[in-house]
Amino acid sequence: MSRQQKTIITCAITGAIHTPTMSDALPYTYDDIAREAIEASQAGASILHLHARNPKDGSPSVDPDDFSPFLSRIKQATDAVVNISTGGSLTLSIQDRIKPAATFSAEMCSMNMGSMNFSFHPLAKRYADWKYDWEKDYVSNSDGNIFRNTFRDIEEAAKSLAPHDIKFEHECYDVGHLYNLKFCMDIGLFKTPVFIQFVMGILGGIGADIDNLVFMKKTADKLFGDSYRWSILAAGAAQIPMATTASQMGGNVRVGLEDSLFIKRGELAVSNAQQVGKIRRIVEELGSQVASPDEAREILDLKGGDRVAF
Ligand code: KMH
Ligand code: ZN
Repeated sequence: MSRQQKTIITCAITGAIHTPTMSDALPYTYDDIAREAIEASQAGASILHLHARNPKDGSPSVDPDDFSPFLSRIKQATDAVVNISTGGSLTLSIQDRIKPAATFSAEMCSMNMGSMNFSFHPLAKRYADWKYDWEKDYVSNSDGNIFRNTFRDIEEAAKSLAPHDIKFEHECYDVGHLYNLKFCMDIGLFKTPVFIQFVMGILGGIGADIDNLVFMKKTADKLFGDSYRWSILAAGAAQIPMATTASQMGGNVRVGLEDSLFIKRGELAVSNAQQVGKIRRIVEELGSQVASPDEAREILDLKGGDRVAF
């Protein structure tokens, strides 16, 4: 595959699946999510990956009413591509999880490409002072939860969202998920170029190291040839180092407090924009340029920010 000229930075602003409110920097009210997203866009993120939370206690929400207050403000203040999560929460059905993306007819949304025991239970031993009641049990029970994304779920989500002409961020947490995507493409579920997010370092999925990244990339080259674009998301302290490596391999990068609360090993980030600014400086220092939102739209063949419903 030819090397892409510009690097797309996605910023995942708040998450909810695996990030309780453990850092004061993590936004969960409407105002804070809007402000963090706008500042991340100003710092160089062309795509904003967004979850919503219950603004009272930060718990995961897929209620469209919890999205609209910040979506409209982000749209007024930026021309960033809005990418709405369909991951939602480990315990919700796919039908509930796709409601926000369908309601707002987003330009992009996530699509998780396989079922797995997406687990973060070791965190429960490391934290003592939880802010809200739901957090400790949600985290410690994640070792028994299956994040359900069956072939039937994926097909249902793809067919329900097809009329909205949404580009999917195919979240692939292991090599097998690339084969799942290939199967789904062969039965006509997704338009090319597909956009693959290599998700590394989640317990239950592939580890975040360079050998594994090369393996993911080689497998994707073999399966998809020129019909895919890719990005990396490495969880935790590997976030910036792995994004740096991926950017040198022609990949795009995702940062944000959803995936890592840190700016470097052992030091909490103060904002999403701080992580965006850091990876942007690295990418530019190493001789590449960062894509604007419109350049990201062109690279990924998106429908355009004027065709959303918010
Ligand atoms: N934070 C990622 C590891 C989704 O939103 O659909 C998982 C994620 C899933 O982004
Ligand atoms: Zn997400």
